[in-house]
Amino acid sequence: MFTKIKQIIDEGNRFLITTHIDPDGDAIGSAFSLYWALDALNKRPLVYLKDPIPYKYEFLPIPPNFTRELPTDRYDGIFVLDCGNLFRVGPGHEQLKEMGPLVNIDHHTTNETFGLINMIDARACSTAEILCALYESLDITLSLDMAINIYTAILTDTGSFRFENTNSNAFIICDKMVRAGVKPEYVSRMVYNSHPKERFLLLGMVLATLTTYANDTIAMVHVTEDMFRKTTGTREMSDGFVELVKEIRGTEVAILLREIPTGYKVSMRSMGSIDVARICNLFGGGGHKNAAGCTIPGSLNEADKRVKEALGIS
Ligand SMILES: [Mn+2]
Repeated sequence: MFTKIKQIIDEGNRFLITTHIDPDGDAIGSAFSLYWALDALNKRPLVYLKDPIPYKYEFLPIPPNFTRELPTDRYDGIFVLDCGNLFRVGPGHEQLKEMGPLVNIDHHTTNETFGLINMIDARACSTAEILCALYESLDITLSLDMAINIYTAILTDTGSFRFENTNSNAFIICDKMVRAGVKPEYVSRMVYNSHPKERFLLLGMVLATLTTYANDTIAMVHVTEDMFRKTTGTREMSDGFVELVKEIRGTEVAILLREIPTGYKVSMRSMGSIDVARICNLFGGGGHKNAAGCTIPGSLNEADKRVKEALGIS
């Protein structure tokens, strides 16, 4: 199953590992675990990430060979992980093809098979699951550095074993990782319950904007550039705010408007049969029935007005 990938690893020495912009736990955990796996084989891997590591993944063992500058060297293999298309790697992605054979490892159904070698398994819960099978076929001894990255990747990509992609392998692999020394309490605390103070200062300002409509079934908040400045909070610190607003009792649709240079980015979450992707589609956005997003150009007032019109409230 991994014959070609094994050959590239066996015959090569210098490898580049990369993943998508705005990296999630699977992207980072997969990339870092592959680093430690290749390191265990006495190879010379380098991890390239366009974006900074989100604060909630800073506890993961960061490989000593890590860069945020797009490399320009030649490599014996370039691993592109968890990316449905090469564009997801970010600016400069077209250069990667010139730098060595591309190995595309992913679990998205929509994968565009852009690699020289494509290892796509849409039944896998995460990219980390596919990598685990690769490590086994390469007979790599599992280290704690590998295990904590793999565990984090699967925990986050399955939404803590709640999403539909949660399969039996998710549990089998995580069981192995716990046996290898991973502490589930520690990982979940670091990922979900340990935030910088600035996040809470920002949350205070955002919750002060809460407005509800339609008998308190629609809840809307917004966050502006000015709030980020005042609290010195970063964009990622507003992640999860819309889910929090959805927890207000009686809420069926939760909306967060976040200021961006050209206007407002809208995140919507809904309960049950309410389709917010349909509403976001009206503004050229999309997503899933219960979680969708779009961008509305212009001022806060305009964004607010147009969202309310689309939802039939005023
Ligand atoms: Mn993934």
